[in-house]
Amino acid sequence: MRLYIANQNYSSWSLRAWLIFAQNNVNVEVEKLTLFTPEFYQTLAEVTPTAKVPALVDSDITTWDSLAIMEYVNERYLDGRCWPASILERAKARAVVSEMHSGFMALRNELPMNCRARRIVDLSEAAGADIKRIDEMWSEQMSQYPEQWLFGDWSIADAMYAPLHSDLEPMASSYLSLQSAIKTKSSRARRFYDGLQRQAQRRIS
Ligand SMILES: N[C@@H](CCC(=O)N[C@@H](CS)C(=O)NCC(=O)O)C(=O)O
Repeated sequence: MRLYIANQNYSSWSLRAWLIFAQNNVNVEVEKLTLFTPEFYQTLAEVTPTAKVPALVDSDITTWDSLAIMEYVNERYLDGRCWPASILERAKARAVVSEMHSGFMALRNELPMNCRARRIVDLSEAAGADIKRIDEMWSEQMSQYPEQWLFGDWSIADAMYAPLHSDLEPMASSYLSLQSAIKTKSSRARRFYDGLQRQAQRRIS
């Protein structure tokens, strides 16, 4: 199985798809491409109709789009455990994931993924409203699952919101401080989250 991604510091969708493998110790060959180069488009032309990362090739099946990849890996290799077990919680987790996958456009435009950046950003009212909504969501989940992941056990929702950890470090501190208390089996994912915390220098003005 081969996962095509770009550098996870700059490509939030790559990061999300990669995390389900790293967090759950699912073996995959990772091919990391440099965004917007001729090689990027040449390689992807043979793999996916969208010419975007992430894309996954697993024997005769190709999947693209971060969420579709996570759904596939979760069903095929993880017995569905990356969604909550309860149907009600699963419905909520899917809603929370969909909010990120199809929304928060102002925030996404104004704070494009760059874990290595240290900068003060002037945010629009719309981006402020996005942050407020995310803070509310995280706070609600943390009051239900203190010191745990968004839905208790690690889920696709945690992958979906992972790129925001470094942007929103001053917010929703209970969820973010969780990262230092993570008991994950995957040292790769743990190193990654530790790195995100160390790099979380951006401040929202
Ligand atoms: N909705 C897609 C978004 C994929 C996407 O926009 N990927 C970006 C990198 S983060 C990309 O490949 N951009 C290359 C381009 O637009 O030419 C997903 O969830 O995977």
